[in-house]
Amino acid sequence: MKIRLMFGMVFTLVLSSCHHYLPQVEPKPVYPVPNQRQLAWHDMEMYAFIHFSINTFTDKEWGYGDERPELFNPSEFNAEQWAIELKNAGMQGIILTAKHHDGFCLWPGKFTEHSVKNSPYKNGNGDIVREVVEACHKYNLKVGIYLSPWDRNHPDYGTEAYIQYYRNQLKELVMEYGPFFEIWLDGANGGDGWYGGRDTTITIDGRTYYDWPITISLIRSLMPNVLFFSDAGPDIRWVGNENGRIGETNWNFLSIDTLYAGQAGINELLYTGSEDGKKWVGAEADVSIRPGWFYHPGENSKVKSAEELFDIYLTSVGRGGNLLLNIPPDRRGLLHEADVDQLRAFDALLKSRFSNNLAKRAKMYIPGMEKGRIDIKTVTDGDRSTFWTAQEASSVVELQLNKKQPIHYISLMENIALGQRVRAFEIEAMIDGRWTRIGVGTTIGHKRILSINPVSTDLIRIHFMECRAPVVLAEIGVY
Ligand code: FUL
Repeated sequence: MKIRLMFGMVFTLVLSSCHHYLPQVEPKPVYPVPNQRQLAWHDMEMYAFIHFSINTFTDKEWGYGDERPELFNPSEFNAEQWAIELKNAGMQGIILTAKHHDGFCLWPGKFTEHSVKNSPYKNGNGDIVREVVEACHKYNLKVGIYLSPWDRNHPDYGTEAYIQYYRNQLKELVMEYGPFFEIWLDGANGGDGWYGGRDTTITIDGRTYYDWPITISLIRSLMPNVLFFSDAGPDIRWVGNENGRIGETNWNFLSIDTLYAGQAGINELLYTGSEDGKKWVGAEADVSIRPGWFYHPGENSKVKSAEELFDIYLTSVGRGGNLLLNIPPDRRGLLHEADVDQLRAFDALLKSRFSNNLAKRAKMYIPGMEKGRIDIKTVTDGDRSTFWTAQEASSVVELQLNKKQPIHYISLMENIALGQRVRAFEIEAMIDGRWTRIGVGTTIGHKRILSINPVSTDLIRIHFMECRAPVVLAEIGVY
């Protein structure tokens, strides 16, 4: 029996062992919890990274900063092609490299000449950022921006004047092209470069040089809903690698005031987060569909296959973080056929493997309780605000499926609005009259997907063995 109250909470009435109905009380949050912007971000799960710039035309990964803007000349640029393909592949947004380390800008801003305005593209009247933003709006994708802090073109890099320039650029982007859901602050900083002809090596102190708190509060005052990504957060963290893998144990917590982008020795911490961290900082796994971040004709045969992308999905979204998948457009300014083919196949794989949630037709109950006592809809309706919560820090639920059938994946979601709770869980299935362990996991968070060595069963038991507080289970998927 379920009572939906005016404010939308669901209280499931459960039968206690002594056969009385006990109202399940609304659990209290266990801190830290995500803010509303972070919650909306977790729900995105998957979005695209676009590395497109002067490097696309020079076949480089890191431009030195002395490239002539004349080199930037896409022949068939079409941001709508990007948006259509990415949307169809399930991407919820696009983060575009408005400026990479070489300093070339994809928008005709007023603070530099090193931009599309001095390129042959549309005779200097083009604006890639504008076209991408408009295509995103048209196809209902969120927009994010990458503005490289390291600038190998700018003569003032390394001085206070450059910080002013960087802030001006960010402000200009925000005012002219925002809102953005995310601003991506790259951790690669300082080194050799052209630097306006100085042709030298500049080292900066990553801890102090950019004075991020000032920049972040400046931008937030203009665009309150934006999330900042960096090694250090404050809103979203890097995962310490660029191959799409988040730790199997993934806490969404960090004590961020002790971190900064580029700090040595923090990759392991970023991989797992820390259970005793004081702030909510979700994990975002960035990875490219090709070996490089930018398009290189020589890599057309090295595009990751749909199966590889699916594995990456399992080690990123399937471990409670978000996947930022880079698909670099080619010299025409289009997503290349080789990438598009794999994107479409990846989408088809996701749909075929996760379309039929067997839990929807299952009966859920606590062992000893009448089968079907817990309303299965509360954990299969795709709505986080309806959930099942246990009474104790260790608890067990069972799912009686409507018939014996093969199982390949089990997906669990906590209602992270109330905090991340589960430390360890185990899944068993009844096989030939015996409970057999088919999966184990540590954290769950937004989502945890376990690949199961295929088994045939009609009865599944989930044991939440260790939790910071009783589990608040938002969704169960059995596929
Ligand atoms: C790195 C950069 O150096 C790469 O070129 C790329 O942009 C990647 C996403 O981040 O730090």
